[in-house]
Amino acid sequence: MSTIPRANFNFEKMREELTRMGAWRVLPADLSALPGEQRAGLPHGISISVAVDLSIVNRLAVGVSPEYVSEYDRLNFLLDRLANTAAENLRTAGYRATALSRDNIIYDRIAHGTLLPHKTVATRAGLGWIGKNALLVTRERGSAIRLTSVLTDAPLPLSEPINESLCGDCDVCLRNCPGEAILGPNWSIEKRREDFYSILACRKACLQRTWKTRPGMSVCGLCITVCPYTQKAIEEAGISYRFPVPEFAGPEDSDEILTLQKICFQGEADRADNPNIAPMAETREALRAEMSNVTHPLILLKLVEDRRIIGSVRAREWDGTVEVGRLIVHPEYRKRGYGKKLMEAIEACFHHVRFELFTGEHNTDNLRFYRNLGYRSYDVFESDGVRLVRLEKRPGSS
Ligand code: B12
Ligand code: SF4
Ligand code: SF4
Repeated sequence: MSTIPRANFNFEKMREELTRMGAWRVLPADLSALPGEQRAGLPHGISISVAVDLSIVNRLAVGVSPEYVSEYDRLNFLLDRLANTAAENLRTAGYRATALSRDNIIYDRIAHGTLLPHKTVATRAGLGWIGKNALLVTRERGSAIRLTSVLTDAPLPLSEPINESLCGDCDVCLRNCPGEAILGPNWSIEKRREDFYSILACRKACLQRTWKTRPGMSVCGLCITVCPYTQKAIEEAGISYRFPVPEFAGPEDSDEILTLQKICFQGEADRADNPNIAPMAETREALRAEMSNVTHPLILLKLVEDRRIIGSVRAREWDGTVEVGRLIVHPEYRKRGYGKKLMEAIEACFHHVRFELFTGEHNTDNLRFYRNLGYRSYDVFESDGVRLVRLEKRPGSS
């Protein structure tokens, strides 16, 4: 059997080729400290990552879309192509190389894992750290990347590995995970996955979140979207409709919205010295009846964060005028632009109409807020012993 003479391997040239093919980062890794059987006896690895479209990641906030599923399939094929090309290059140069493409990986269904996870190669390559969400987190894109790896004995310009989490005190993914699968502790190389993340709880939530899009597939990724590192990348990409995203509320949300409403209107009730002002006295039945009114249906939006409704607004159209009301944001979530986000969302539900709303005359913050959104006051009236200002916004004004 003839052996190919080993050429000096030009890693940079290969990196350029893989980048042209669609790789985001191609980084060499020292795997020599890992047990030999995990790395097929080869000392080095190459971590190859691809970027997931940030606008698609952004929309994971409201569920797994068919778009995400096709992006996921597209990137899996691309990753296999990249890993196979890299391995082929290395073998052509006379080195041993194994692409950890999908058909080369043995998945252990009892341990729920592979012999050498791509994330291990990625931390060895210094690409990022394992977040509380059990995913590889990078400074530049959070977890909005997918990974593959190649094993080799080629001499490579090795990178500095990352051995500790950089999540610090952040717990955004933990608070928002629909499966409560994220347990809290920070990762380090001594930690086992189950010390900080429950795979079975995550898998169940993944199955539930993908059920309507592709039954049987387990995808969720909300912990990717909400991570501040991903959010920063989404913001830098100029994507404006970001997490938390206003969604339509249904009858099943009425109790939670009414509870939030009571918290938010308590101050107004105290001021009016009347615990039964309209927002405090509204019942579930009344709210549901308004939602199901077919002649003038109520449009009710909600904002969900930390697995609970933290904001809401409603509107209804009467002959070209839309009455907007009950804009509420939980006190702990104020000063984050959520009120503006809800107002923009409710206004986007209507076209070429005049908007009308009212607020307390004493409430200078609210008045300033609505004026900044283009509303002008035109009337003052009294209700439940409180003086209120009526404001309007005409089509075309901003
Ligand atoms: C099994 C699996 C799952 C399981 C379990 C997830 C898990 N975290 O183990 C289920 C089905 C639940 C799942 C769900 C998802 N997955 Co998945 N999944 C895998 C798969 C096929 C194997 C992972 C594995 O072997 N795990 C074994 C355990 C023990 O290791 P691990 O937790 O994955 O990683 C540990 C080691 O890397 C260790 N480690 C890291 N560095 C070092 C260094 C040293 C020296 C040591 C000792 C240890 C060490 O720390 C990690 C945490 O303990 C990989 C693909 C692959 N071949 O790697 C994709 C993969 C992890 N999944 C991925 C994704 C994106 C998802 C989902 C978002 C769904 C989706 N596909 O859109 C969710 C997210 C769930 C989550 N929060 O983790 C991506 C992750 C990309 C990223 N940025 O990290 C991967 C890499 C697929 C890919 N090709 O990109 N997945
Ligand atoms: S993928 Fe979904 S269920 Fe799993 S840890 Fe992330 S947010 Fe939680
Ligand atoms: S959301 Fe926070 S805790 Fe979770 S992975 Fe991102 S940085 Fe880490």
